[in-house]
Amino acid sequence: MKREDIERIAAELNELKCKTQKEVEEARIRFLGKKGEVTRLFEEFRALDKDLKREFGKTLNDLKQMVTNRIEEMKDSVGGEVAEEGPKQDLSMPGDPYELGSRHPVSIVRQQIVDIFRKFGYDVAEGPEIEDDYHVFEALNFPANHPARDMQDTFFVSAGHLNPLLLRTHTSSVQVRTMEKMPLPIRVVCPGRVFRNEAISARAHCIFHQIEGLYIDENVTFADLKQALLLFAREMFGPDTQIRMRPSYFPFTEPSTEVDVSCNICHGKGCNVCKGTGWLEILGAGMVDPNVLEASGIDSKKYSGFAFGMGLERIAMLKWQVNDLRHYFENDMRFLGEFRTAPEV
Ligand code: 2NL
Repeated sequence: MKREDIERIAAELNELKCKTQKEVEEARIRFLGKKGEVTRLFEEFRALDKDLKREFGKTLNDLKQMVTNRIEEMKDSVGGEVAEEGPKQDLSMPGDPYELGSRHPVSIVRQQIVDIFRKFGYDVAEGPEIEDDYHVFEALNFPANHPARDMQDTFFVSAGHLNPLLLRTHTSSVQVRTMEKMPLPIRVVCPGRVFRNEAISARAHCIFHQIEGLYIDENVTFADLKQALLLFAREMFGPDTQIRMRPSYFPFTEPSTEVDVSCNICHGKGCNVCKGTGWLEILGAGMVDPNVLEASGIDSKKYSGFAFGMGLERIAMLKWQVNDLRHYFENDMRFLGEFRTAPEV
Protein backbone atom coordinates (compact mmCIF):
# COMPACT_ATOMS: atom_id res chain seq x y z
CA MET A 1 0.00 0.00 0.00
CA LYS A 2 1.27 3.44 -0.87
CA ARG A 3 0.27 6.83 0.34
CA GLU A 4 0.21 8.01 -3.33
CA ASP A 5 -2.60 5.55 -4.10
CA ILE A 6 -4.76 7.11 -1.43
CA GLU A 7 -3.90 10.64 -2.56
CA ARG A 8 -4.63 9.78 -6.20
CA ILE A 9 -8.06 8.43 -5.34
CA ALA A 10 -8.81 11.52 -3.26
CA ALA A 11 -7.73 13.74 -6.17
CA GLU A 12 -9.84 11.76 -8.67
CA LEU A 13 -12.80 12.12 -6.36
CA ASN A 14 -12.38 15.89 -6.32
CA GLU A 15 -12.27 16.02 -10.12
CA LEU A 16 -15.39 13.89 -10.47
CA LYS A 17 -18.32 15.56 -12.24
CA CYS A 18 -21.42 13.45 -12.75
CA LYS A 19 -24.29 14.74 -14.87
CA THR A 20 -26.76 11.89 -14.49
CA GLN A 21 -27.77 9.35 -11.86
CA LYS A 22 -26.28 6.70 -14.15
CA GLU A 23 -22.88 8.37 -13.95
CA VAL A 24 -23.13 8.61 -10.14
CA GLU A 25 -23.85 4.88 -9.93
CA GLU A 26 -20.89 4.15 -12.23
CA ALA A 27 -18.64 6.23 -9.95
CA ARG A 28 -19.94 4.35 -6.87
CA ILE A 29 -19.06 1.02 -8.50
CA ARG A 30 -15.66 2.31 -9.57
CA PHE A 31 -14.69 3.34 -6.02
CA LEU A 32 -16.82 1.28 -3.63
CA GLY A 33 -18.01 -1.72 -5.69
CA LYS A 34 -16.72 -5.25 -5.10
CA LYS A 35 -13.74 -4.62 -7.33
CA GLY A 36 -13.68 -0.87 -6.63
CA GLU A 37 -10.50 1.01 -5.94
CA VAL A 38 -11.27 1.75 -2.29
CA THR A 39 -12.42 -1.85 -1.71
CA ARG A 40 -9.13 -3.06 -3.18
CA LEU A 41 -7.16 -0.84 -0.76
CA PHE A 42 -9.04 -2.37 2.16
CA GLU A 43 -8.09 -5.86 0.90
CA GLU A 44 -4.44 -4.80 0.74
CA PHE A 45 -4.81 -3.29 4.21
CA ARG A 46 -5.79 -6.66 5.69
CA ALA A 47 -2.44 -8.12 4.68
CA LEU A 48 -0.36 -5.36 6.25
CA ASP A 49 1.61 -5.86 9.43
CA LYS A 50 0.66 -4.13 12.66
CA ASP A 51 2.82 -1.02 12.27
CA LEU A 52 1.61 -0.25 8.79
CA LYS A 53 -2.00 -0.93 9.84
CA ARG A 54 -1.60 1.76 12.47
CA GLU A 55 -0.13 4.13 9.89
CA PHE A 56 -2.85 3.68 7.24
CA GLY A 57 -5.94 2.72 9.26
CA LYS A 58 -7.35 6.16 9.93
CA THR A 59 -6.42 7.59 6.52
CA LEU A 60 -8.12 4.73 4.75
CA ASN A 61 -11.28 5.04 6.85
CA ASP A 62 -11.32 8.80 6.19
CA LEU A 63 -10.98 8.13 2.46
CA LYS A 64 -13.90 5.68 2.46
CA GLN A 65 -16.03 8.17 4.38
CA MET A 66 -15.10 10.95 1.97
CA VAL A 67 -15.98 8.83 -1.09
CA THR A 68 -19.28 7.72 0.44
CA ASN A 69 -20.23 11.30 1.36
CA ARG A 70 -19.35 12.62 -2.08
CA ILE A 71 -21.36 9.91 -3.88
CA GLU A 72 -24.39 10.56 -1.64
CA GLU A 73 -24.05 14.27 -2.22
CA MET A 74 -24.02 13.79 -6.00
CA LYS A 75 -27.03 11.45 -5.86
CA ASP A 76 -29.01 14.29 -4.33
CA SER A 77 -27.79 17.10 -6.57
CA VAL A 78 -27.80 15.41 -10.02
CA GLY A 79 -31.19 15.47 -11.82
CA GLY A 80 -32.41 11.93 -11.64
CA GLU A 81 -35.61 10.23 -12.72
CA VAL A 82 -37.41 11.68 -9.74
CA ALA A 83 -36.18 15.22 -10.44
CA GLU A 84 -37.03 14.90 -14.16
CA GLU A 85 -40.68 14.27 -13.43
CA GLY A 86 -41.28 17.97 -12.74
CA PRO A 87 -42.25 20.37 -15.59
CA LYS A 88 -39.46 20.90 -18.10
CA GLN A 89 -40.83 24.19 -19.32
CA ASP A 90 -42.37 27.22 -17.77
CA LEU A 91 -45.96 26.62 -18.80
CA SER A 92 -46.92 30.18 -18.02
CA MET A 93 -44.66 31.49 -20.86
CA PRO A 94 -46.54 33.14 -23.77
CA GLY A 95 -46.89 30.92 -26.89
CA ASP A 96 -44.97 31.32 -30.16
CA PRO A 97 -46.43 34.15 -32.25
CA TYR A 98 -48.74 32.91 -35.00
CA GLU A 99 -47.47 34.65 -38.13
CA LEU A 100 -50.01 35.63 -40.74
CA GLY A 101 -49.14 34.88 -44.34
CA SER A 102 -49.29 37.58 -47.00
CA ARG A 103 -50.32 37.86 -50.62
CA HIS A 104 -47.66 37.37 -53.28
CA PRO A 105 -46.89 40.65 -55.13
CA VAL A 106 -47.97 39.12 -58.46
CA SER A 107 -51.26 38.10 -56.88
CA ILE A 108 -51.74 41.62 -55.48
CA VAL A 109 -51.34 43.33 -58.87
CA ARG A 110 -53.49 40.70 -60.62
CA GLN A 111 -56.31 41.39 -58.16
CA GLN A 112 -55.93 45.16 -58.60
CA ILE A 113 -56.06 44.94 -62.39
CA VAL A 114 -59.00 42.50 -62.35
CA ASP A 115 -60.90 44.80 -59.96
CA ILE A 116 -60.34 47.81 -62.26
CA PHE A 117 -61.64 46.00 -65.35
CA ARG A 118 -64.58 44.54 -63.41
CA LYS A 119 -65.60 48.14 -62.67
CA PHE A 120 -65.45 48.80 -66.43
CA GLY A 121 -67.89 45.88 -66.96
CA TYR A 122 -65.44 43.14 -67.98
CA ASP A 123 -65.83 39.48 -67.00
CA VAL A 124 -62.91 37.31 -65.89
CA ALA A 125 -62.12 34.05 -67.71
CA GLU A 126 -59.56 31.35 -67.11
CA GLY A 127 -58.49 28.41 -69.24
CA PRO A 128 -56.07 25.48 -69.47
CA GLU A 129 -52.29 25.90 -69.14
CA ILE A 130 -51.73 22.91 -71.43
CA GLU A 131 -53.18 24.05 -74.74
CA ASP A 132 -53.10 23.01 -78.35
CA ASP A 133 -51.29 24.71 -81.21
CA TYR A 134 -54.61 25.85 -82.68
CA HIS A 135 -55.72 27.98 -79.69
CA VAL A 136 -52.26 29.40 -78.95
CA PHE A 137 -51.01 30.09 -82.51
CA GLU A 138 -53.22 29.08 -85.43
CA ALA A 139 -56.40 30.92 -84.39
CA LEU A 140 -54.30 33.99 -83.55
CA ASN A 141 -52.94 34.47 -87.05
CA PHE A 142 -49.40 33.24 -86.36
CA PRO A 143 -47.85 32.26 -89.69
CA ALA A 144 -46.73 28.61 -90.01
CA ASN A 145 -43.04 29.49 -89.75
CA HIS A 146 -43.31 31.97 -86.85
CA PRO A 147 -40.37 31.55 -84.37
CA ALA A 148 -42.74 31.22 -81.36
CA ARG A 149 -43.89 27.92 -82.89
CA ASP A 150 -40.34 26.63 -82.72
CA MET A 151 -39.14 24.13 -80.08
CA GLN A 152 -36.60 26.78 -79.10
CA ASP A 153 -39.27 29.14 -77.79
CA THR A 154 -42.19 26.97 -76.69
CA PHE A 155 -42.45 23.96 -74.37
CA PHE A 156 -44.14 21.14 -76.26
CA VAL A 157 -46.04 18.42 -74.41
CA SER A 158 -46.60 16.36 -77.56
CA ALA A 159 -45.19 16.89 -81.04
CA GLY A 160 -45.09 15.28 -84.45
CA HIS A 161 -48.67 15.93 -85.52
CA LEU A 162 -50.73 18.80 -86.88
CA ASN A 163 -52.11 20.17 -83.60
CA PRO A 164 -49.52 19.41 -80.90
CA LEU A 165 -50.12 20.04 -77.20
CA LEU A 166 -47.94 22.71 -75.60
CA LEU A 167 -47.69 24.98 -72.56
CA ARG A 168 -49.47 28.21 -73.49
CA THR A 169 -47.10 31.11 -74.24
CA HIS A 170 -49.80 33.74 -73.64
CA THR A 171 -53.34 33.77 -72.24
CA SER A 172 -54.77 34.82 -75.65
CA SER A 173 -55.83 31.17 -76.00
CA VAL A 174 -58.41 31.77 -73.25
CA GLN A 175 -59.80 34.70 -75.25
CA VAL A 176 -59.99 32.54 -78.37
CA ARG A 177 -62.07 30.03 -76.38
CA THR A 178 -64.25 32.91 -75.13
CA MET A 179 -64.84 34.13 -78.70
CA GLU A 180 -65.74 30.58 -79.74
CA LYS A 181 -68.46 30.08 -77.15
CA MET A 182 -69.68 33.38 -75.65
CA PRO A 183 -72.33 35.63 -77.19
CA LEU A 184 -71.35 39.08 -78.42
CA PRO A 185 -70.55 41.68 -77.23
CA ILE A 186 -67.52 40.31 -75.34
CA ARG A 187 -65.69 42.13 -72.57
CA VAL A 188 -63.25 39.85 -70.80
CA VAL A 189 -59.92 39.82 -68.97
CA CYS A 190 -57.86 36.64 -68.75
CA PRO A 191 -55.18 36.41 -66.06
CA GLY A 192 -52.92 33.37 -65.85
CA ARG A 193 -49.59 31.61 -65.89
CA VAL A 194 -47.70 31.37 -69.17
CA PHE A 195 -44.57 29.48 -70.23
CA ARG A 196 -41.69 30.25 -72.56
CA ASN A 197 -38.52 28.32 -73.18
CA GLU A 198 -36.12 31.05 -72.03
CA ALA A 199 -32.84 31.08 -70.14
CA ILE A 200 -33.62 32.37 -66.62
CA SER A 201 -32.10 35.78 -65.80
CA ALA A 202 -32.96 39.00 -63.96
CA ARG A 203 -35.22 39.99 -66.87
CA ALA A 204 -36.58 36.70 -68.17
CA HIS A 205 -38.13 33.59 -66.66
CA CYS A 206 -39.59 30.47 -68.23
CA ILE A 207 -42.78 30.88 -66.16
CA PHE A 208 -44.49 34.21 -65.69
CA HIS A 209 -47.96 35.76 -65.42
CA GLN A 210 -50.00 37.78 -67.83
CA ILE A 211 -53.32 39.44 -68.00
CA GLU A 212 -54.92 40.01 -71.37
CA GLY A 213 -58.11 41.85 -72.20
CA LEU A 214 -60.53 41.69 -75.11
CA TYR A 215 -63.47 43.87 -76.10
CA ILE A 216 -65.56 43.01 -79.17
CA ASP A 217 -68.72 44.80 -80.28
CA GLU A 218 -70.06 46.75 -83.24
CA ASN A 219 -68.17 49.96 -83.96
CA VAL A 220 -65.30 49.46 -81.52
CA THR A 221 -62.50 51.83 -82.61
CA PHE A 222 -58.91 52.64 -81.75
CA ALA A 223 -60.24 55.68 -79.85
CA ASP A 224 -62.10 53.27 -77.52
CA LEU A 225 -58.86 51.34 -76.95
CA LYS A 226 -56.99 54.52 -76.15
CA GLN A 227 -59.62 55.74 -73.68
CA ALA A 228 -59.96 52.34 -71.97
CA LEU A 229 -56.21 52.15 -71.45
CA LEU A 230 -55.98 55.77 -70.24
CA LEU A 231 -58.72 55.14 -67.64
CA PHE A 232 -57.02 51.90 -66.61
CA ALA A 233 -53.63 53.60 -66.23
CA ARG A 234 -55.15 56.35 -64.05
CA GLU A 235 -56.91 53.83 -61.79
CA MET A 236 -53.72 51.78 -61.51
CA PHE A 237 -50.98 54.41 -61.26
CA GLY A 238 -52.83 57.53 -60.04
CA PRO A 239 -55.13 60.23 -61.49
CA ASP A 240 -52.30 62.37 -62.95
CA THR A 241 -50.94 59.51 -65.09
CA GLN A 242 -50.46 60.17 -68.82
CA ILE A 243 -50.18 57.50 -71.50
CA ARG A 244 -48.19 57.41 -74.73
CA MET A 245 -48.63 54.99 -77.63
CA ARG A 246 -45.85 53.82 -79.96
CA PRO A 247 -46.48 51.77 -83.10
CA SER A 248 -45.65 48.07 -82.77
CA TYR A 249 -46.38 44.68 -84.32
CA PHE A 250 -48.22 41.56 -83.10
CA PRO A 251 -49.53 38.80 -85.39
CA PHE A 252 -53.02 39.04 -83.80
CA THR A 253 -53.65 42.82 -83.91
CA GLU A 254 -53.59 45.43 -86.67
CA PRO A 255 -52.70 48.18 -86.01
CA SER A 256 -50.64 47.33 -82.92
CA THR A 257 -49.18 49.57 -80.28
CA GLU A 258 -46.95 49.56 -77.25
CA VAL A 259 -48.23 51.68 -74.39
CA ASP A 260 -46.15 53.64 -71.89
CA VAL A 261 -47.31 55.42 -68.72
CA SER A 262 -45.67 58.55 -67.34
CA CYS A 263 -43.18 57.56 -64.64
CA ASN A 264 -44.96 57.83 -61.30
CA ILE A 265 -41.65 58.01 -59.44
CA CYS A 266 -40.10 61.11 -61.04
CA HIS A 267 -43.31 62.41 -62.69
CA GLY A 268 -41.63 62.75 -66.03
CA LYS A 269 -38.42 64.41 -64.85
CA GLY A 270 -36.33 61.29 -65.50
CA CYS A 271 -35.00 58.81 -62.90
CA ASN A 272 -33.21 55.46 -62.87
CA VAL A 273 -36.49 53.49 -62.91
CA CYS A 274 -37.59 55.07 -66.21
CA LYS A 275 -33.92 55.30 -67.32
CA GLY A 276 -34.23 59.06 -67.64
CA THR A 277 -37.02 58.91 -70.24
CA GLY A 278 -39.95 59.83 -67.97
CA TRP A 279 -41.94 56.88 -69.43
CA LEU A 280 -42.47 53.24 -68.44
CA GLU A 281 -43.60 50.57 -70.91
CA ILE A 282 -46.51 48.64 -69.39
CA LEU A 283 -48.44 46.83 -72.11
CA GLY A 284 -49.00 45.90 -75.73
CA ALA A 285 -52.34 46.33 -77.49
CA GLY A 286 -54.10 46.76 -80.79
CA MET A 287 -57.24 46.29 -82.89
CA VAL A 288 -58.04 42.57 -83.21
CA ASP A 289 -56.95 41.41 -86.68
CA PRO A 290 -60.04 40.50 -88.82
CA ASN A 291 -58.41 37.08 -89.47
CA VAL A 292 -58.54 36.40 -85.72
CA LEU A 293 -62.23 37.33 -85.49
CA GLU A 294 -63.13 35.18 -88.53
CA ALA A 295 -61.15 32.17 -87.21
CA SER A 296 -63.44 32.10 -84.19
CA GLY A 297 -66.60 32.57 -86.27
CA ILE A 298 -67.12 36.31 -85.72
CA ASP A 299 -68.22 38.41 -88.70
CA SER A 300 -65.40 40.95 -89.10
CA LYS A 301 -67.60 43.16 -91.33
CA LYS A 302 -70.09 43.67 -88.53
CA TYR A 303 -67.85 43.47 -85.47
CA SER A 304 -64.53 44.90 -84.44
CA GLY A 305 -62.56 44.84 -81.21
CA PHE A 306 -59.46 45.71 -79.32
CA ALA A 307 -57.16 43.57 -77.20
CA PHE A 308 -54.25 44.18 -74.88
CA GLY A 309 -51.83 42.19 -72.80
CA MET A 310 -49.40 42.89 -69.98
CA GLY A 311 -46.89 41.01 -67.83
CA LEU A 312 -47.84 40.99 -64.15
CA GLU A 313 -44.26 40.58 -62.92
CA ARG A 314 -43.30 43.67 -64.88
CA ILE A 315 -46.15 45.74 -63.41
CA ALA A 316 -45.21 44.57 -59.89
CA MET A 317 -41.55 45.44 -60.61
CA LEU A 318 -42.55 48.99 -61.49
CA LYS A 319 -44.90 49.30 -58.52
CA TRP A 320 -42.37 48.15 -55.91
CA GLN A 321 -39.07 48.72 -57.76
CA VAL A 322 -38.13 45.05 -57.77
CA ASN A 323 -34.95 44.75 -59.83
CA ASP A 324 -34.76 41.00 -60.44
CA LEU A 325 -37.56 38.78 -61.77
CA ARG A 326 -36.15 35.73 -59.99
CA HIS A 327 -37.29 37.15 -56.62
CA TYR A 328 -40.88 36.33 -57.60
CA PHE A 329 -40.19 32.61 -57.92
CA GLU A 330 -37.71 31.84 -55.14
CA ASN A 331 -40.06 32.19 -52.16
CA ASP A 332 -37.42 33.82 -49.97
CA MET A 333 -39.36 34.88 -46.86
CA ARG A 334 -37.33 38.10 -46.63
CA PHE A 335 -38.74 39.12 -50.02
CA LEU A 336 -42.29 37.84 -49.53
CA GLY A 337 -42.51 39.51 -46.11
CA GLU A 338 -42.03 42.93 -47.75
CA PHE A 339 -45.63 42.80 -49.02
CA ARG A 340 -47.20 41.93 -45.66
CA THR A 341 -48.83 45.28 -45.09
CA ALA A 342 -50.10 46.28 -48.53
CA PRO A 343 -53.15 48.21 -47.28
CA GLU A 344 -55.41 47.85 -50.33
CA VAL A 345 -55.72 44.05 -50.19
C1 2NL B 1 -47.90 42.03 -74.56
C2 2NL B 1 -48.87 42.20 -75.66
C3 2NL B 1 -51.02 41.59 -76.44
C4 2NL B 1 -53.08 40.77 -77.31
C5 2NL B 1 -52.02 40.67 -76.41
C6 2NL B 1 -54.95 39.46 -78.19
C7 2NL B 1 -55.80 38.42 -77.94
C8 2NL B 1 -56.73 38.10 -78.89
C9 2NL B 1 -56.81 38.78 -80.06
C10 2NL B 1 -55.93 39.79 -80.25
CL1 2NL B 1 -57.78 36.81 -78.62
N1 2NL B 1 -55.01 40.11 -79.32
N2 2NL B 1 -54.03 39.79 -77.24
C11 2NL B 1 -53.10 41.82 -78.20
C12 2NL B 1 -52.08 42.75 -78.22
C13 2NL B 1 -51.01 42.64 -77.33
O1 2NL B 1 -50.00 41.43 -75.51
O2 2NL B 1 -46.91 42.68 -74.50
N3 2NL B 1 -48.19 41.14 -73.62
C14 2NL B 1 -47.35 40.88 -72.50
